[in-house]
Amino acid sequence: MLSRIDLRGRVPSPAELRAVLPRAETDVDAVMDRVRPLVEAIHHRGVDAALDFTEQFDNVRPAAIRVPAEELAKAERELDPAVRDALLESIKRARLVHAEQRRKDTTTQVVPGGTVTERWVPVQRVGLYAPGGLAVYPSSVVMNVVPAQTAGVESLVVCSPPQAGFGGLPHPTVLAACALLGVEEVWGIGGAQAVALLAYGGTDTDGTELTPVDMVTGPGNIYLTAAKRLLRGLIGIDAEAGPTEIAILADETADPVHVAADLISQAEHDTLAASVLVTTSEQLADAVDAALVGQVGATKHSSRVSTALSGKQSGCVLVSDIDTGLKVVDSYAAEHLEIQTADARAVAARVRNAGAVFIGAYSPVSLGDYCAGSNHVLPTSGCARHSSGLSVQTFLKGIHVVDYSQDALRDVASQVIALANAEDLPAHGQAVAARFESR
Ligand code: HSO
Ligand code: ZN
Repeated sequence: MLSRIDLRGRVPSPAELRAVLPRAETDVDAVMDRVRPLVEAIHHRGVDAALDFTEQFDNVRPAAIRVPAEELAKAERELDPAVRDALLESIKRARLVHAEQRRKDTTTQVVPGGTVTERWVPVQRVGLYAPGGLAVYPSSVVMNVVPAQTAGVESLVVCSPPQAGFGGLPHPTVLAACALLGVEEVWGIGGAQAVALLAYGGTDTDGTELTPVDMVTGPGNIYLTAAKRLLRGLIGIDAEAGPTEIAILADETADPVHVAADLISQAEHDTLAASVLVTTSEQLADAVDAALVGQVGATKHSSRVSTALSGKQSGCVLVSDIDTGLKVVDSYAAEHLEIQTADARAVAARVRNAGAVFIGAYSPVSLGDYCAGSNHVLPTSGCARHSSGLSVQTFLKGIHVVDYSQDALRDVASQVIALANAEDLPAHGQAVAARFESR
């Protein structure tokens, strides 16, 4: 079922690895020509334009953008008790982990009388996106809201696409998740329209102000990603999310039934999702293929899964040893990486590039998707080579605060003046010299 790439007997160069490894191709620039006029229209016509596009893409025209408070309360009241319980557990675990991420301000005494403090300040107002599409994502509400709240963000709005089947409101489980998290402001809007309205703000149909945000985070489809790319700068963004990915580094000790189940679990998201097995064991690769046949046939979203697994973005890479396997997974830099090998913890400690690493037989990615306490908004498309997943840090900005006394400035004045002159910016030097000249 998975196409095979046999790298046994050699150690491929980094360039070769990048060329040979399967990867989904998403061309965000290709949809830019469609997204640019949409963003422009919302910039100029605000909510009217946003509702026009909503009608066009979501087949529903909600009465207003902002979801009334009583709808949030109602969704929470009517939530299935088992789902309520699960969401509360997910929130509790995420809060535990994220609370530890908050950076402390640091003050460095550079010289006597001269200090630099790095002060971490939360972004003031953020827009958090929970996608709709093939599935509903209350868990993504948790993963966006928890780090923002923990960072101390003062004002946040959750956006999720309105559903024709639910009276033009976002999915009730998304609304219930917002209520459980204490989120009061929810907008029923999705896709590129959501990002544009968040960036520019507007006036709702009943005259309520929809205040623009400073930053937008959360995954979405290619149109939403294009809007993020277009508006970046006016607003801050997290990473540009591509289709989800799982890579599994496994040896002969892995259970093929578990490996197959985990590959399927992420393939379930999207026909473009990538499931990649990297293994030292041809026997395991064969057993996984065999297990996939039965499991894919039995799973609810069988056709989506089988398209994803047979797509060119998925595959099985055979390697001679774990060292080469590590080179492969580092080059791939998966959003999610499972290590199912002997001494998995030691192998995992050597991983350089991954959004999140899942160790051993009992830490599957779907645990991390919902209830590990870790965040599931993670870098895709190889971005784990240089970026991190969503965290408290995403919502904090560092400010350097400089505080020098007269003596401390005098001590370094000649060096500042020398550097200013070397850059042919003598007024810079003069700004220091002026403080020590007699008038
Ligand atoms: N695996 C997805 C997150 C998710 N899975 C949400 C289920 N619900 C991207 O990390
Ligand atoms: Zn998932």
